[in-house]
Amino acid sequence: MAALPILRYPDPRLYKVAKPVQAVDARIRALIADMLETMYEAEGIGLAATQVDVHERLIVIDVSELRNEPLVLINPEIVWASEERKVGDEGCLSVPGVYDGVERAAAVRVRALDAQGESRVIDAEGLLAVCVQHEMDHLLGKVFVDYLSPLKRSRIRTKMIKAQREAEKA
Ligand code: QAP
Ligand code: CO
Repeated sequence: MAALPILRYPDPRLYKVAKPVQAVDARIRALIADMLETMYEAEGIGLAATQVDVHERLIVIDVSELRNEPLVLINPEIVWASEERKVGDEGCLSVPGVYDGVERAAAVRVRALDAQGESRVIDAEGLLAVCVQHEMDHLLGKVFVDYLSPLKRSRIRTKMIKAQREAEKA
């Protein structure tokens, strides 16, 4: 297993649309292991394949307190979303240091394949519901800052480019 480099906003590769996983084979299982390692090492609660420059419909999530309940969603589809919507603060491993409110469905039902390639249905509410929607957005080439005002987005873009330049100098 190996932690993978995470693309940083505004990297244009974050805007690519992911294709369905064709088969849950050894290559995908190795990618899952690497993505889980990447997420845990970065202390994140969710990571989409897009963020590690793999443009296939695969996400990993762990919103548990003890960080020992990995959830793997392959080819996820939202089959139901509550009419009720909630605004919650979000962050993103691709936009470190930035947190802001985003409105999303309060609860969702998702159908996906698990790491064994079995079809599963997951009912999510609270933080898990937010995280699933956030990560599924990545697969569509959408980053949470795209929901913010153009002014906020422009400030974030400038901040990220500056941080990137500082990191390259170091
Ligand atoms: C998406 O985000 C999410 O800025 C997952 O310095 C976030 O794991 C869904 C992270 C919040 C719902 C609510 C962010 C780590 C992790 C940072 C993450 C940072 C270090 C973000
Ligand atoms: Co994210």
